Amino acid sequence: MRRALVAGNWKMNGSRSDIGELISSLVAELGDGVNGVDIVVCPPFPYLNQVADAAHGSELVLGAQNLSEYSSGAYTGEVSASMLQDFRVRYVIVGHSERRSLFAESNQQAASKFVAAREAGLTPILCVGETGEQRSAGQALQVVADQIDFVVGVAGIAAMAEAVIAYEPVWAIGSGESATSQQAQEMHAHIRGLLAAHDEDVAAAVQILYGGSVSAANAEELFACPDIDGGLVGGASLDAQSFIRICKSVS
Ligand code: G2H
Repeated sequence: MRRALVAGNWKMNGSRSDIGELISSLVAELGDGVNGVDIVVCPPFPYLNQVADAAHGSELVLGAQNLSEYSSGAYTGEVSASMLQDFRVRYVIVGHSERRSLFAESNQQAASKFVAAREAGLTPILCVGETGEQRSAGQALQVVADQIDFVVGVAGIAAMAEAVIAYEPVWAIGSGESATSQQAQEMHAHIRGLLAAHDEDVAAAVQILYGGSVSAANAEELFACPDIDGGLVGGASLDAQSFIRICKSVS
């Protein structure tokens, strides 16, 4: 049986004091853990150490929002996987649609970052998802298949067993309108089927999260779907009470 996972992606939000308040509320309410649920928080880079210290000794796990595909050297502004490891990071988001669309990250870069994360012992959370135009054109299943296949081709199917996949339809991100549970379940089953064509055990084991306007109001219905193993939560993760309710929505 797969464990559930709920990850908060705080994106480029907060200040030292906001983040201090947020993490202390989360530690107070979720620090002893929620049965059967892995809970991850992904602050902006400058606050990783602050959050790591505040969450130390609790069940909350630290994630990062991005990493460099390179291991070290003259890459101004970049942060390597081993640096994240050094700050007690265990998960890292790879290929988020905001990275792909706003910073022109390619499937190749997402795959290289996925490999770099694994080499440093981090668990990548690989984001995939189609745009609204692609969905309207009937291309959603193929777009997501291409994104998954690219990473499987570079990293190998076995690597997927030690990774997390997040299906995030681009049209649902930050819009306040999530995919319906039927739309999400259809895509999650499709992703699991793609992996099963390579290796059924890997497909059965991998955690597949839904992301895109997850809220305290829709989490329970989404997480009840058989192939949805939790969520990657953006906006709603900045509000402690919403995020706590979302984490407790896993049945
Ligand atoms: C999708 C999600 C978090 P939001 O980007 O990764 O954000 O929940 O705000 O749609």
